[in-house]
Amino acid sequence: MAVDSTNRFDPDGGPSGARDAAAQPEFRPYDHPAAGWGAAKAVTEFMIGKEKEPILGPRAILKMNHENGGFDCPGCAWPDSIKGIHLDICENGIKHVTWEMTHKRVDRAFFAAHTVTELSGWSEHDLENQGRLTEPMSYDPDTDTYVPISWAEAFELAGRALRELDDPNQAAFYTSGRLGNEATFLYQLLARELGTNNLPDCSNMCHEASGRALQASLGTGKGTCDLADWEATDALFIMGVNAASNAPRMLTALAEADRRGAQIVHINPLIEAGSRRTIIPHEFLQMATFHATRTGTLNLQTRIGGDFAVIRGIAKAVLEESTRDPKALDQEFIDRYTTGFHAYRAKVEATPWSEIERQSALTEAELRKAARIYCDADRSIISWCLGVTQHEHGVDTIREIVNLLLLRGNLGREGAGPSPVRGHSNVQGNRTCGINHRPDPAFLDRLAQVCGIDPPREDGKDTVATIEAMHAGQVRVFVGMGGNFALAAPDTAYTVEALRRCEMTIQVSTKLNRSHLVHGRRALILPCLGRTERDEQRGKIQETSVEDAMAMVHLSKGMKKPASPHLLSEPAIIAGIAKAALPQSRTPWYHYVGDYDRIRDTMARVLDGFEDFNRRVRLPLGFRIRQPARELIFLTPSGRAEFSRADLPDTTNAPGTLTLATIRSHDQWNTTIYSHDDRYRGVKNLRTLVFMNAEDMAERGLELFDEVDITSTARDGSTRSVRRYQAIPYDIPRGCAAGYMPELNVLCAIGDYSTQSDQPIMKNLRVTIERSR
Ligand SMILES: Nc1nc2c(c(=O)[nH]1)N[C@H]1C(S)=C(S)[C@@H](COP(=O)(O)OP(=O)(O)OC[C@H]3O[C@@H](n4cnc5c(=O)[nH]c(N)nc54)[C@H](O)[C@@H]3O)O[C@H]1N2
Ligand SMILES: Nc1nc2c(c(=O)[nH]1)N[C@H]1C(S)=C(S)[C@@H](COP(=O)(O)OP(=O)(O)OC[C@H]3O[C@@H](n4cnc5c(=O)[nH]c(N)nc54)[C@H](O)[C@@H]3O)O[C@H]1N2
Ligand SMILES: [Mo]
Repeated sequence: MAVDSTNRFDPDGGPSGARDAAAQPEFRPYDHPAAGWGAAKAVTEFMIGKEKEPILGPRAILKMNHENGGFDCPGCAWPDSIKGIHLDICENGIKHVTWEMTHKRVDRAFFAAHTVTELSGWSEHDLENQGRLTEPMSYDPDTDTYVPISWAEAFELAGRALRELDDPNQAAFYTSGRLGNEATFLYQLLARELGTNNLPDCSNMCHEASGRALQASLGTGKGTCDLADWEATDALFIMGVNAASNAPRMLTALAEADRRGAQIVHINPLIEAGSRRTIIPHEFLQMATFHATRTGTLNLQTRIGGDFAVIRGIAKAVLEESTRDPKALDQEFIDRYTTGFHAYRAKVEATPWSEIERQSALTEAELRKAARIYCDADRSIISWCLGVTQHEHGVDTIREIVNLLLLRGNLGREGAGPSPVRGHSNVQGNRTCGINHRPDPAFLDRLAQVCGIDPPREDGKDTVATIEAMHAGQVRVFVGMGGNFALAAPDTAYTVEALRRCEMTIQVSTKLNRSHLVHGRRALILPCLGRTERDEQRGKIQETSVEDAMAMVHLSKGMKKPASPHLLSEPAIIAGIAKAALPQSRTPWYHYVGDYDRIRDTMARVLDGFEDFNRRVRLPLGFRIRQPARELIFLTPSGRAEFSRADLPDTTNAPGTLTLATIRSHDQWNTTIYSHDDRYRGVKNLRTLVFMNAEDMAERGLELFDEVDITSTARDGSTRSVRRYQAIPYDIPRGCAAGYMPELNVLCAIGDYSTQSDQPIMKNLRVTIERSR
C-alpha cells in the first residue's frame, strides 16, 4: 500500500492548514533565553486577540494553579509550586486557558451554514478557532450537516446504539487526559458495567512505556519524585523533553537548581531553548533586567533512538569507576533492595564502547563526563518524556534508566529517583482512577464488590487495537471523551477510514475539531463544560479532582460562566449515556452527579490510596498518593527492585535513510494549532517543514526552504508520503530529522508500534527525503 498526501487535508491523506498562504515562512535561529519578554509579548497578543477583546482577565490568571480554590491549569501535568507561589503560571498555560475561554461560539446557525464536506476542507486552526460548541448536535446525512438535538434525544440515540450491540466489546471508550478523576471513575464504570475493558486512551501513545517499565522494575506505574525532590537534588538528567514549550513551569525548577549549584544534563538530539537559559516564568521583574538563569550544564546531543546507548554508556563508566573507587556504587542499597545486579553488570561489561558510541552518536569522553557528574552527585533525578517513550525500545530504555539509578541507590530518598514528565493535565489521574485496558484483577474485585457490578476480566483494546478493530468492523460504536482521535492517532488515512466504518461515533468536546468531521454512519457531538467553567449541580458548585505528574491529588474549581447554558458537565454526560445504555443499572448515576462528593465516597472505597478522599482532597495542597517504591516497598515478583539486562539493540538507520521524530511546535497543544510559528526554534509561518542536518541537506543538494517529499517505509514494507514539505538546516545529528505532529502522523503506519509497550513509534520513523519534483 502506498499513501500520498499533500498539504491540504484530504480524507485519505492528512491534515492541512500548515501555512497561511499569504505570508512567507521565516527561519532565524533563536538565541534568547526561554520565557522572558518573547513569552510576555506572546501572552499579551494572545490575550487581547485579533478582536482586541481581553478574554482572560487578571482575576482568572490569579486563580490558576492556586492552592485549593482555583482551577488547575489544563496546560500540562507539571505540579503546582509547593511553596505557595501564587502566580505559578506560564505563557503556554495562559494560551491554553484563553483558547478555552474564547468569546466565539459554534452554534446551530454555524452548523446550518456549513456542510461537513465543506468544513472538511478547513484547517485544524480554523476549525478550533470558531470557538466553543454550544449544544448537542447530531449528524444528518440528508443535508450533510450537524443539526441540533435535545440532550434527552442524544442520550437515547447513544444508549440505543450501545444497547443494540451483539457484544459489549463492539464498543470502545477513548479518554483524552484532561478528564477529571470523578468523571473518569464514572466513565470506566459505564464501560465495565456494560461489559467491556475497551478503554483506549491517549496514554497508549504517550507514557505507556513508562508505566510498563516502572511496573516491571519497581512495582509502580509512576515516578517516585515530587517537586521537593527536584528542589533538593544535586544532579538532574533531562531526556527527550522540550521543557520551554511543553512543561514551561519546569524551567523554574531548572533555574533554581542551577542557582543552587546542581548540575543539569540535557539528553536530546535538539538543543532546545529550555536547555540553556531562562527567565523564570513567574519572575516578571527579571524581564526588565534581562536577568537570565542557566538551565543546563551539559547538552548531550544523541541520535534519535540513541538513549538506551547513552544510559548504558553512563552505567558502564560508573561500573568501571567502581573498580577504582568502590563508593561509585551504593553496594549496601544494591544488596539490600535489588535483584539481578550481577547479570546486569555482566551485560554492561559485555557491551563494547565502540557500540555505545555508534548507537548514541556521542564519544566515550562525553559519556564519561556525564558519568562524572552522576558519580559526584549525592542525589540524582532522571526525568524523561516522549523522546524516550515513543520508540520500539522505550520500555528497555526506561528500565535502563532505573538500572542506572539503582547503581547509586538513587531511590526512596529525598532528591533522587525516576521522574517522568506526563503530558495531559490529568493523564496520570485517569490511570489511577481506572482507565486501563489491562486492569489489575484486585482493582476489578473491589469495583465488583463496592459497585455491585460484574466487570469483564479479559483485557480490552488499546488505541491501536481499537483502530484496527474499527477497521475490521469489530468495534462499531466509538465514544471519544475529549481529545481529537482522528488526528492524534497514527496512520491518519487508516484511522480516518476506521472511524468512518463505525455505526456511531460520539464525541464529547469543547471545540470543533477533525474528529467531528471524520465520523461514523451516525454521529453525535456532545458539548461539555471546560475546566475553567462553573459546574453547578442542584444549586451547589462542584469541584473535580486531578492528579499531577508527581502524584499530588487536588481540587479544581471553575469560576467562569459556562460558554452556553446548554452545556453539561462530563459526569452528567456520562450519567446520561449510562442511564440510556443500561436501563436496568442499579448504579445511582444521577445521584452521583447531584454531588461529586458522593462519587468521591465510592472512589475512596474502590481505589488504593484514596481513603478519606473527601477530607484529604480539601487540604490546602491536596494529598499525595502513597507510592510504595518511594518507601522502598517493591510490589514486584521478587519483592525487590529488579535490574533488567536487555541487549543494546541496533537502532541506527540504513544508509540513505533518516530517522524522523514527530514533535510539537511551541504554538500548538497536541492537535490544537494556535499559530504557524515555533518561536524557540526560530520558525515563523510554517508547519510543513522538516528539520535536517546541514550535511544531510547538502548531500541531497537542498537549501533552506527547498521543497521535499518525505516517504516512510513501514515494517511491513508499505510506504507513505507527504509532499512539498520545506527543509530547514538545523543543529541535529546526522541521519536524524524532525517535523511536526499531527501533520506527520500520516507517515506512521498503524502496524508500527512497539512490541514492548504497544505505543506507536512516533519518534522513530524510517524515511527517505528527496527534492519534490
Ligand atoms: N504547550 C504544550 N504543552 C504540552 C503539549 C503541547 O502539545 N503543547 N503536549 C502535552 C503532552 S500530551 C505531552 S505527552 C507532553 C509532550 O512533551 P515533549 O515530550 O516535550 O513533546 P515533543 O514535542 O513530542 O518533544 C519531545 C522532545 O524529544 C526530543 N526527541 C525526539 N526524539 C528523541 C530521541 O530519540 N531521544 C531524545 N532524548 N529526545 C528526542 C525532541 O527534540 C523534543 O525536544 O507535553 C504536554 N504539554
Ligand atoms: N505523530 C505523533 N502523534 C502523537 C504524538 C506525537 O508525539 N507524535 N503524541 C501523542 C500524545 S503524547 C498524545 S497525549 C495524544 C493526544 O491526543 P488527544 O488527547 O486525543 O488530543 P488533543 O489534541 O489533546 O485533544 C484536543 C481536543 O480536546 C477537546 N477538549 C479540550 N478541552 C476539553 C475538555 O475539558 N473536555 C473535553 N471533553 N474535551 C476537551 C477539544 O475539543 C480539542 O479539540 O496525541 C498523540 N499523537
Ligand atoms: Mo501526551
